[in-house]
Amino acid sequence: MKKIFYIFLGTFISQNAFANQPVDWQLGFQKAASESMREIVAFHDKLLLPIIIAISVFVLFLMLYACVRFRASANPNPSKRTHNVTVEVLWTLIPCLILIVMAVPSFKILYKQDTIPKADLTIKAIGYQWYWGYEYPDENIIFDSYMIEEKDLKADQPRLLAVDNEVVVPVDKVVKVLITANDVLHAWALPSFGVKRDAVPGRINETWFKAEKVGTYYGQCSELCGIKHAFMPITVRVVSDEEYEEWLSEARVKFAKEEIENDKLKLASK
Ligand SMILES: [Cu+2]
Repeated sequence: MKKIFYIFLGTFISQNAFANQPVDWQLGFQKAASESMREIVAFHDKLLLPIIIAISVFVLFLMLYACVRFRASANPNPSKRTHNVTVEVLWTLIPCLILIVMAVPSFKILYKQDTIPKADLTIKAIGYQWYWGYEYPDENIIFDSYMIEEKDLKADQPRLLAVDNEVVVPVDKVVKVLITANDVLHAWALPSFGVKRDAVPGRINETWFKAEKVGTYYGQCSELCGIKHAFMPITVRVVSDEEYEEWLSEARVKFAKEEIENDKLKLASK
């Protein structure tokens, strides 16, 4: 009972307090931070949920009605009827109509996500067993992003979600994400942005997001990829334009692609 109470409590708290990461006893989605996710949440809350509740209540009512109305003591001679054309037509047509009502807005959202607007910047996410590597192809930046072990966490860093090198992107800009993998299937997923794409070795998938609020957003690999699947989180820090420029100038030095590759070559030749 106590557990159920916490689940309900968690639902309400999660709506207000933490925007960007899962919370204890959370039910439902994380708070949306992009238009795409807002549409997904609205689709779920305003259309799917009412339909689910209506169907559940209707079926429950039918079951209770049948139990009471047709119980053996009240109905000693059961009906021998095997067909009823009207009922059969209705229970085929009504679910079809419900599916069409759901499909139209669902496809609209899906196709909107699929069309990538003109991108302000491109990042590439590469899944490895078991961490994410990132590239900013236009900036010559390349780095790896590992989960921070529990013992090394700082006070504001969430367990199993914080990483050493975060992806940094500017707020209100279209970010195109190229997603691939180096070994097995992974999936790059960020709930608050409504983004989830498989990372497939030898193939590049694309998606995009436009973060509307400054903040740190957490996601996880969402394709079972092996023993440490649970330990390759995704952290995206959304910052103002100025902060992004600042980060870029530091990152160009810290994560310079040629230098890293030269170092690797030197190591290999030794
Ligand atoms: Cu993975």
